[in-house]
Amino acid sequence: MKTAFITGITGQDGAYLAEFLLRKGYKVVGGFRRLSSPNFWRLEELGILNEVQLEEIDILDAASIIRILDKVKPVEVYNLAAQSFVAHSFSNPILTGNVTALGVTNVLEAIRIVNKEIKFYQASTSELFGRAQEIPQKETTPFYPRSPYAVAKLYGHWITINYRESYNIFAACGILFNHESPLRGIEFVTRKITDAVAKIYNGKQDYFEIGNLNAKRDWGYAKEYVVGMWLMLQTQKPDTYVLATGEVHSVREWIEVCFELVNKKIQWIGEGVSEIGKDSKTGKILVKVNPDFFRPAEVDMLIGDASKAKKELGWEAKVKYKELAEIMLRKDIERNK
Ligand code: NAP
Ligand code: F7E
Repeated sequence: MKTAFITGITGQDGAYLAEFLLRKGYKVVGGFRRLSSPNFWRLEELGILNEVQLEEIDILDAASIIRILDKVKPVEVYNLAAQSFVAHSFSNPILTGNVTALGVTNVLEAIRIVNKEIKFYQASTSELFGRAQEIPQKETTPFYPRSPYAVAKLYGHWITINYRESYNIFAACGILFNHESPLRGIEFVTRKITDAVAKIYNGKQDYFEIGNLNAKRDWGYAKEYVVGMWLMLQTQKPDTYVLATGEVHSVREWIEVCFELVNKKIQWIGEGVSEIGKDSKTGKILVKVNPDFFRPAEVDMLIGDASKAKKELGWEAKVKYKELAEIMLRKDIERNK
């Protein structure tokens, strides 16, 4: 039985990846950090909490990672741990740099010390493209990061390639565009909206506040993206791959589609910070813009070209944004009943 070690198993992708690898017959060991209250709700929702072996690590503590690799002897390590919320990276840039950038070196060093044959996956991101230099973005598109998070991920991306080239470690980078699910953290925009629309639908909330309505993203389904991570470690040679749907939609469209799913049509009134979204039938305010959610530097639009992953890995995004919104909204309506 092959063992895989996942850092960040308590996060969205960690939970889906653990589920996928268990079904593939792996023994799955997950690294989690001690918190004052345990954060295993995603593993519980997937019903796999008792199927994975959980080990306490902190990505900031290289010794904790060395000890676990030595103990569990994985053949594959998936480095998903990160301070992953872009907005938080502006208020906590140093923490973000330590965790999201240097944390990667801690894991790579642990591999170099314990066993250089371990295959390594690094969670790179479309945020590397930031102020996009080309449309759509692919593996060769120049990077232009726009947040402390993206800058930290840029370091993580290149240090991974550096360990690949310097020490011949099988180190792959997945440049993943936004991927969402019912397990998405509630502060990210898609889930923030499905949760709020579900609460409005269930009569528990009147309206919600939002930031930049015009930001555009390429949103896919996380459950499909973790398969791509695994495929990247099954190739002959380590490489870098973009995973994306190739479709782009705005935050405004995501709000509209979520309300449509509960038979409400939004009528937008006003502009900029004064813009509001009203229920076209009742005239009730459902959405208000709040500039507190604006970012000091914004990424206006990202859309990915995943043709390399399709050609070389046989990976393709099947679930597109309307179906994704429906999957997420249904779950939030059920949760918020
Ligand atoms: P997530 O839900 O925020 O999960 C992040 C994970 O990292 C959590 O398990 C978190 O643990 C853990 N973590 C944070 N700080 C840590 C530390 N110091 N030591 C150990 N673990 C720590 O993120 P996600 O959406 O699953 O994303 C997974 C990875 O892919 C991240 O690296 C993210 O930056 C990257 N990525 C995500 C997307 C996306 O659209 N989702 C796209 C591209 C790249 P706690 O549960 O204790 O907080
Ligand atoms: O924002 C805009 C916001 O926080 C998307 C992470 O997984 O994907 C994620 O990063 C857009 C931005 O995700 C609100 O300004 C408007 O333009 O959902 P988000 P993100 O920043 O794209 C990448 C690929 C990662 O790697 C990251 O780890 O939506 N937006 N109003 C808002 N965003 C939030 N969060 N909240 C709002 O109220």
